[in-house]
Amino acid sequence: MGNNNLYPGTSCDAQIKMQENSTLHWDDMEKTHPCFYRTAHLKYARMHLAVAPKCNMQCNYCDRNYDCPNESRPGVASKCITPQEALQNVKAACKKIVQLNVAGIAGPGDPLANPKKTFKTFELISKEFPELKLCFSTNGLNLLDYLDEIIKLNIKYVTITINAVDPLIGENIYAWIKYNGTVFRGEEAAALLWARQQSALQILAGLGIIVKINTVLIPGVNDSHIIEIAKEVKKGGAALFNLVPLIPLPNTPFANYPRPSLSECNALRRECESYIRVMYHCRQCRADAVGFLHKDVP
Ligand code: CLF
Ligand code: SF4
Repeated sequence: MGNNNLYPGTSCDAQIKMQENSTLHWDDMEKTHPCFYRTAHLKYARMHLAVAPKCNMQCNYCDRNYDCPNESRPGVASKCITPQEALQNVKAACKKIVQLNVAGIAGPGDPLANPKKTFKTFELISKEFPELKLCFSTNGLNLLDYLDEIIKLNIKYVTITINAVDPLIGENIYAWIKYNGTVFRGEEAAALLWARQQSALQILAGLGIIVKINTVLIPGVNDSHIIEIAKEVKKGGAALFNLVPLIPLPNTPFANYPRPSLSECNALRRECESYIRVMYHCRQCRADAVGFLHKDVP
């Protein structure tokens, strides 16, 4: 695309779409998404489809082997389902919950480490329920590889978890990442991850996709780095910043770290508000959660 190629490496489809969307107004779209707009979570429901078991990296706070049906946290699902089962579950949920307006994929692993299942699920749902908003949450490592699928399926909501924008901090959070068949560790892994997250964020925002950033607050590791993350992601085009407290899990390197209190989180959230719109109502939900954010629908 010669000099018009604003984002080298981006497909033609993506570039054309970015230009079309340059005048899109996010605020109007967000008001009915329960996570992206605070008052919407009392009126509208979301459904998570646990079709993505694998992950392409290892965060030091994550353990997906341990499941308890009473436990509500990311990475937990009673069982993983197929795209066809996901469609059946959406059909059943739509009958039960008239306020359901979002179908999301949030694990239990990473949706883009399971791209066939993720995009097949979205394809089946968008054919049968075109009115549902499609949404997914990813570590962002593989986002650049799936821009065309995201555009084709008209996915308008993406969450990227970004826990550090400085590789010297990130190296303490990620044990390893696997990209293109190669395993990276330490500072190199954290630098590669942030580089890919940053590019993906800029491109998605340019496409008119609403990007939320989730950041896990890890005391003593990234707590003094949160404002820098908020500033950087705002610069990249993020619409919303969601700071969530670490859930220290047994058998993880952060098992003995303290869980930040609500007041600690809120103090930092308020500081971040000087730079970016901040989410206060996240429930750190399960990968198979169904219903309102404040109330599951069994
Ligand atoms: Fe799910 Fe996430 Fe979409 Fe919401 S959750 S994929 S943006 S539909 Fe929402 Fe749950 Fe918090 Fe996530 S309350 S953990 S922010
Ligand atoms: Fe777990 Fe998500 Fe980290 Fe993967 S990216 S290790 S699923 S928290």
